[in-house]
Amino acid sequence: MLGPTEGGERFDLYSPTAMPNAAGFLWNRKMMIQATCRGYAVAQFMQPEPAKYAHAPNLQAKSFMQPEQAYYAHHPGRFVYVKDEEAGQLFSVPHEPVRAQAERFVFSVGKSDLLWSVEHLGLRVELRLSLSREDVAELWSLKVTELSGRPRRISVTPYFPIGYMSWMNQSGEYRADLGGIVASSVTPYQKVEDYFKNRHLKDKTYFLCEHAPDSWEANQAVFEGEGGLHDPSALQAESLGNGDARYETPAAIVQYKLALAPGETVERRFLFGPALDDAEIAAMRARYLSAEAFARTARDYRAYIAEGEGCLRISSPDKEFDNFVNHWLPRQIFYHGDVNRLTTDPQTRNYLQDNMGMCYVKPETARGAFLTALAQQEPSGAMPDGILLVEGAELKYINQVPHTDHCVWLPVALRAYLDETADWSLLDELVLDHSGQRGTVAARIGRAMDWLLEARDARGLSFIAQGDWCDPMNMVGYKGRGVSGWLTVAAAHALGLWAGICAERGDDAAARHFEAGAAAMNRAANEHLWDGRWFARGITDDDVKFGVKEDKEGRIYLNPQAWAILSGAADASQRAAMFEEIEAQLHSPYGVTMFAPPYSKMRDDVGRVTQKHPGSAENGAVYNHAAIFYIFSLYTIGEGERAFQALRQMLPGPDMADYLQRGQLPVFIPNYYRGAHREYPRTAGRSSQLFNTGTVSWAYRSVIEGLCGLKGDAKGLAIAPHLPRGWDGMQVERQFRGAQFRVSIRRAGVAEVQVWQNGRQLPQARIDAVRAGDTYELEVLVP
Ligand code: CEZ
Repeated sequence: MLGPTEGGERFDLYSPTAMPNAAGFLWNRKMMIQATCRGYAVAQFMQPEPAKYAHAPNLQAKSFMQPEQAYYAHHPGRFVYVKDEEAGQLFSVPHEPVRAQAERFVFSVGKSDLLWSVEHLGLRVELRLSLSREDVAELWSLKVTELSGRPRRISVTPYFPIGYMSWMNQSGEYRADLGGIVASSVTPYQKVEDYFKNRHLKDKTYFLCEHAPDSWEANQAVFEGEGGLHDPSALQAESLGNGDARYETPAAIVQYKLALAPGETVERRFLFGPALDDAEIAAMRARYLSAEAFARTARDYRAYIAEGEGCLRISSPDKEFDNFVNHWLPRQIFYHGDVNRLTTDPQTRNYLQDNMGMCYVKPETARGAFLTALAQQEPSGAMPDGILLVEGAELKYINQVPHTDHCVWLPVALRAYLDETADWSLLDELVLDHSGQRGTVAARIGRAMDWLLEARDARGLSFIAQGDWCDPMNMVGYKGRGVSGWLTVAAAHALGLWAGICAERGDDAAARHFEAGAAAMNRAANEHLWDGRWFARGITDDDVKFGVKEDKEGRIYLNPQAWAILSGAADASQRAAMFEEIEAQLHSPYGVTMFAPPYSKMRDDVGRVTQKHPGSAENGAVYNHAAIFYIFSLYTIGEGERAFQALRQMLPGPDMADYLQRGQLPVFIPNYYRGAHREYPRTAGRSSQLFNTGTVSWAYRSVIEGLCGLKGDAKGLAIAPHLPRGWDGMQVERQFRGAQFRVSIRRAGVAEVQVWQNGRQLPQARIDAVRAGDTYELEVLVP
């Protein structure tokens, strides 16, 4: 039904119905597209704010949407109808909209392309999507092969709905001069000043054909007719009607009549994307729409994706896990870190954590990100809610809601960067901020840590304002008094990390100051938030503790436990109690849930998190970002067995029932799997399919530093693997500071970890003074 091919370079699914939402994604710095196995697709591009060239969701449309168009608005996808003109039979590729059951179906997710191969009615249809390295355009190639061994008359009709784009103006027509369908719209607006901003927007959508079609249609309703999209009326006629759309919903539909000889293959290429004007459309055609240009573009794009290969190759008894770690995990990190989730104002915590992942993929990018972020530090020492990445960007949506955790992520990500690179010079870089103040990176992080110390109440607990890591926990502290239990221990951890870095730099006074701060916060957490068996999530504006045993919903949260482990607030006996409760209350077949039980109704002293559907997103899902904090914390205290169990649960599979329930291919980690397995077993485990998540940086770090136990420090590489119980050993190849490590890890009857090099045992389980360019072959024996 599914599995890796080409040595893990691709992952294939052989059914369009088993996991209907299974999807793959491609991106470059200006766009991304996610497409499902059945052919639904959503694309977005930057100009520089995110926009769409098909199916634009239009916020103002609520009151202005024209009903006649609304009916046709929701059908985003890329489809090809194939008709046997002699027998009159019809199917479509990938699967929608006809939904015929094909004889053979393959949805093949590659790292740099998506491919569908469908065999039906004695024909093979291969549809491939690729992107360019730097432009916004979808490159589609369509190959039709005759398989039945007799001459055939068929028609092939690509159907790319453009959908509802604007209540002001939209149209579509075939342009013989440009060689395809061009739809035009006007991004809706009402303020006169927006006219001057919007006139530079790419309001045209083109669908260009390398070969001129025999007929076309630009009007979705006309094409569909009374037959509906699974059997469009227009396909009953001899040819398409060559019609246009005049303030009607546009679609790009072109038809080729083909006479195929036995075994013959015919290929057609198309380009789909946005443009400002005709000149740009013509230029895109010239640049991309030929066999040679497609081949060159695919090569360049492959090379771009290969830049994100990461620093680790593992071979363990768990091949599915290896496949994900070696092929897909660094790719997802690279997506986050190279394009910042395609936003111009990433949330500060996301930006810093995404760049934490880049420490293992492209450390120079991470370095630059610290400087960019710190240049936007506020005079108070606080970090802003989002980091502006382009001229003219502004803080929008969630970044206009005050969250209090952003400073925490500085030392957290920095620790990973220093451990991986030993580039301590970063701390002495001077950074100029908007107010004209100059300060070194070290001084600025010190200010940020002092801000965390200040932003506390009389009990020494951290204010939450309208949210912390949990975006929708917006009403715990909106009156200015509520505190966050998670943030208190998270800040303690951040202060502790920073104190350690100060000590390593020889700044003893700062180290003592921040160490004392961390200890005070840990004490406050224990005094006010320890609930007997676990740490509470917080205390509301009205002084109500929540995330405690008396709560019927939201009784125990994972984040305060994970970070109390990291900060050291939890001692061994507290941890033992926490583990028991986490196992009893939060474990699920799909991973560790973020809290339980989910809220069933609004709690207006907690906030909109309680309004999300129970078991979805932050309301008690297996929210992978929260789960990976816990996993990482477990590795730091040697709890490798618990850690790996939960880490393994982040991937769908390997057994079929699990794949089907999650409905996702193991080519990315989603932001969550549905929780509430007791309340809603039918939907529990289902993947959100959203591949934007801070999880992946931590997952890679956990595999590298925890599972493989190959963690850098100021002097070199420390070696302390955590093999899961059932494993005898594993092989690891790791690039580190320009050197190559080939490590063979084996379980043996030893009392503690032994490292052997060239037949000799090293005095300590570490390699110091790593030399770039060298290869280190190591044998590691673990108890
Ligand atoms: O966003 C994520 C954020 O990108 O949710 C995390 C948070 O730490 C990340 O920074 C936990 O709240 O506002 C909301 O309701 C949602 O919570 C989104 O902002 C959420 C998206 O689901 C994307 O993952």
